[in-house]
Amino acid sequence: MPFLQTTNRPDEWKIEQGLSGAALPVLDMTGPETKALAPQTFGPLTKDVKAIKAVGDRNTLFTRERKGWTGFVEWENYPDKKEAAHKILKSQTFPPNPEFQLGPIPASNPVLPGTHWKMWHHAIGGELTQVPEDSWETVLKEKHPDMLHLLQFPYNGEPPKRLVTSKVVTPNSLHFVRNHGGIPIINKEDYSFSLDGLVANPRSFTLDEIMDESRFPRVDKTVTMQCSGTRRIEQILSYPGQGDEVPQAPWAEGAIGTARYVGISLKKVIKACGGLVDGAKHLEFYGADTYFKDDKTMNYLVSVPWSKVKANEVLLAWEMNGEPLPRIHGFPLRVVVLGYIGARSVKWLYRIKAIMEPSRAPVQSQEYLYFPQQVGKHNLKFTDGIQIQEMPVSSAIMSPWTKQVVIHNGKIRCKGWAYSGGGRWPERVELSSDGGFNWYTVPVENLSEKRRWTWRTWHFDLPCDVEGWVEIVCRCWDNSLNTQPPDVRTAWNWGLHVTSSCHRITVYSVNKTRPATKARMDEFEKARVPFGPITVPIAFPPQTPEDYEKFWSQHDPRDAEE
Ligand SMILES: Nc1nc2c(c(=O)[nH]1)N[C@H]1C(S)=C(S)[C@@H](COP(=O)(O)O)O[C@H]1N2
Ligand SMILES: [Mo]
Repeated sequence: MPFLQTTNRPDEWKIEQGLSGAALPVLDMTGPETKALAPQTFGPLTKDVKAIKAVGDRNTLFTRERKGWTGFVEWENYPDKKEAAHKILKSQTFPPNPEFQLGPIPASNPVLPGTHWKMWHHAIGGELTQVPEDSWETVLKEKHPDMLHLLQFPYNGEPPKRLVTSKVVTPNSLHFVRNHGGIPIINKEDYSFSLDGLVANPRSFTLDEIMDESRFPRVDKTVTMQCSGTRRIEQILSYPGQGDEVPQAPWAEGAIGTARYVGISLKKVIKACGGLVDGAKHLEFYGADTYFKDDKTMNYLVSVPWSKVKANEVLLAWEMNGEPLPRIHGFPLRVVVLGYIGARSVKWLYRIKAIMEPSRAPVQSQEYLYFPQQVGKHNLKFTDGIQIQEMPVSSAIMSPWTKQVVIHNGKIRCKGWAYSGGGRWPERVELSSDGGFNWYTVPVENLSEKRRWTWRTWHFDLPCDVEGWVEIVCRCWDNSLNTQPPDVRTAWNWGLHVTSSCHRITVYSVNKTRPATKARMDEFEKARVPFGPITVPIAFPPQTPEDYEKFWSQHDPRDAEE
């Protein structure tokens, strides 16, 4: 078939309908005429080989830092190393972030490859050369084969919905993983961390010392860890925001997990160093992985206030659910901060530094910020954002799934989780099948055990009389009577953090307690035609001609008489 000459692009219709948002020109209406501004494009990759060579031998510059620590480069004590790495990264270009918010999300698993992150590691070389490949091997060794890999490297993965709440305590292989870099492989025997900065007697500790019960009493705590990016996909699907694939990984409801950790209180370790001095108010944690930002290399650094440590709410843990910490979760020692976002629970800990102000490192001061709604790419300053620490109360429905057809007898079987940060706990979970107008309380017997630092899983047969598309909504009230904002829009923010609004799913309700529905479903069964998908037209006549005529013989005609 010949085509007419057209000035439309082939994807014109998709673009006009907002289904390909990244290709949309920006409209500039500040002048008398509206101008269409072309979006940013990226040229071919470039590399100044001479400049990179001039920096020096990468194997010497970024050599193994310590015996028994594979994949670790200590950046924070070596400005010259940082400078050399910066020169190397500045002297070449790398592919931009893949678009995963304004275009279709790839159907692959891993969903996103992390191409530029792999290239950054390879570009630095030395001890980082093998890190992307080694890390993926650790994923395959330590994680459940059914994990959903959001990002291959740095590895970010969550369990599928059917497994998120299948156990109240999450098996290690199914616990979500959130990494900003590679996985350092550290020998237990060669391990130690240092505690310095504003403490009376700075020193380092081996694992044996930390585990010596005569010096440090053991703590055994069941703790829910939640990433502040949990349920981010809901914000993305309605209103995209910042789109860096690592900071803004498109998490669903599985970036939360619960485990029993064994360790000690950090407060006791600080005491063993003679306590804090000279106005120290924060503790900065150093992770042995390498993070990249703005062509710079660094270790993973964040901080928590001393008040949190003083309350014995910051642990140094070596055991997870009765096993040594898996490598992917921070072996041999990690921080576990009770009731704070996961980001503060630093894995592969190699240093703790007592400081006066919250850490100025980018993960603390430039990321994990909660911006007001009118702040974004067009105007943001880091100081506009609140540094996220305690998570607010939240919940999620793990079954059924959005767009699912549910055939039921007047009740829809639902299950999910509820959690509140800061040491608060779910007191009441409520569900609605009418978009949040009327609420049913989940009976307390249907909630898992109440604990100060953990989620509660729940299940409930939700009454639903009506048929067709219904909106099931879930919300939780915590022990301080905090509850969740009604919808995603209320709490949307540029960094796409803390999606704590009521969880809403739309399902198609088919209520078999209704006689007409029962009769139709019996017909489907008799004809051996599957009912789904609902968009496929009915394969047999829904009404006989005789029945149709009978109706009109007994009722008024379609049109009214004068
Ligand atoms: N060293 C290091 N620690 C880290 C991270 C990291 O990338 N590097 N990610 C943090 C974030 S954002 C979260 S949500 C939790 C996740 O812990 P998990 O991977 O054990 O589930 O680890 C935190 N600790
Ligand atoms: Mo996180």
